[in-house]
Amino acid sequence: MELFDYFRSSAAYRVRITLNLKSIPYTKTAVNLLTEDHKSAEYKALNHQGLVPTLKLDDGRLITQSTAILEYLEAGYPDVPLLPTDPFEAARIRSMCNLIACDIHPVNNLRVLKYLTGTLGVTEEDKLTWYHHWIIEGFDALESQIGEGPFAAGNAVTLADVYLVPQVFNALRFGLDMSPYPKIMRSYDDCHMKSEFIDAAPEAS
Ligand SMILES: N[C@@H](CCC(=O)N[C@@H](CS)C(=O)NCC(=O)O)C(=O)O
Repeated sequence: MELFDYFRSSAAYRVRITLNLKSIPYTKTAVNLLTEDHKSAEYKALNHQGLVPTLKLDDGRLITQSTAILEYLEAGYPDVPLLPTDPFEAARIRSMCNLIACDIHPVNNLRVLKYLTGTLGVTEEDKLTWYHHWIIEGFDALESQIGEGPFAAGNAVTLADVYLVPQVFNALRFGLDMSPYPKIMRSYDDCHMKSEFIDAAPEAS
């Protein structure tokens, strides 16, 4: 498989973690968001939205949208499951994933921040306030959904951790005070003891 990837993209980071957890071999092709490689006609032929990640399967078929990619990997590579079989438990984990993927990430990604500072003329300081606001709103709710651990949904690594770790990485990168979130940080730190997470991290990419 070939992952079209940007090291700091949290959506691509989710896919790197999952490929590692499921021991699926893959190569990475860098799509540099800072030099706007993702807006090139060549890349948009692969991903019509011009976003990372895109996963190219060994037979050449393409999957876009990280959640669709993760669902494909979960269904196709079930030996290392990232969702439990119990429907309620699976829904509980998906709630945490969606809190991040649907309610935090979309309002804080690069093109939204660029629209704020570029088109709308928002200051860098107000951009940071915006960024922190949406993470705080999401993390306040997420913190109360996490139990005693060690991982976000209990004893095993699940998709909740796959979504949580990149979002915490972003929060730290943008200087958010994480002291109100001891359970989120505990899950993040426990995941970072595992090689699959260490190898997927932006600093290793
Ligand atoms: N919902 C999409 C979001 C993808 C997305 O927003 N990717 C970001 C990087 S994390 C991106 O390509 N941003 C480019 C831009 O905003 O211009 C997914 O989960 O794959």
